[in-house]
Amino acid sequence: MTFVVNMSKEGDLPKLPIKKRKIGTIGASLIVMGLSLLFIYILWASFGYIGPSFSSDVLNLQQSTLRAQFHLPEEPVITDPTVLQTPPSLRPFLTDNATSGSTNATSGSTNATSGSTNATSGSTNATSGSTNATSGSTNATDQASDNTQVSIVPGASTLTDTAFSPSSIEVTVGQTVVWTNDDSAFHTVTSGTAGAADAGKEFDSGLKGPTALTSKGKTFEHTFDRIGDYPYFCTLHPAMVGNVIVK
Ligand SMILES: [Cu+2]
Repeated sequence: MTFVVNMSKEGDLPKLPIKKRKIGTIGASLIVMGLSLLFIYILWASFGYIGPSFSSDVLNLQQSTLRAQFHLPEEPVITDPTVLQTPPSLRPFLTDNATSGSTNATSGSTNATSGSTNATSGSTNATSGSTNATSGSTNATDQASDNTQVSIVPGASTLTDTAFSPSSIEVTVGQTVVWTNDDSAFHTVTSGTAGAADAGKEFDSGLKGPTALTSKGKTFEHTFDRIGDYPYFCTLHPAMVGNVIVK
């Protein structure tokens, strides 16, 4: 018996002592997983729970940094829980007019707060006020007969020739076309075609200033004084195209 044990000790252990034995793939994986879990536990023990407020703060910071970088106006941070819990596409139908009222206020028209007083007619301020009232009122189009309304439809960023509704319109010389941003994203109404040298020469809602269609409810209008065919697009989403035919 002792002979056999001695043989095995001499044959095995000196060559492969336990300390120098290879760990193997599975062993290495287990060690890596263990270390990862330990690292996560240390993070958790140090910082605790990092909740939604942290990620939304980071998102808001990224948004404002990018907007500053591209010289875009600041977007108001939505804090109203009712608005937050409503999908963006359904927000225009919220019965609470608080949000549309506030966007009206920033659009620079003196009648901006009169989203409900659509009865006042004739003044151009009244028409922009009524189109800003995106709360489902149907009298946006019949405000003033000289104005033609074009809507930037919800989700327009992903659309092409259906981003503007109607996509192609016919007006007569002297008529004014009013574009309303019914989408939650920032868009422009820019004459010409994307990349063309004369893009924006005829009309352009722009990236800043009072006419910029930065958010839902903003309007931009242009009066067409000459006969012609006026294609236009969105500089932020060049696939978005529309057309105005002036006769
Ligand atoms: Cu756009």
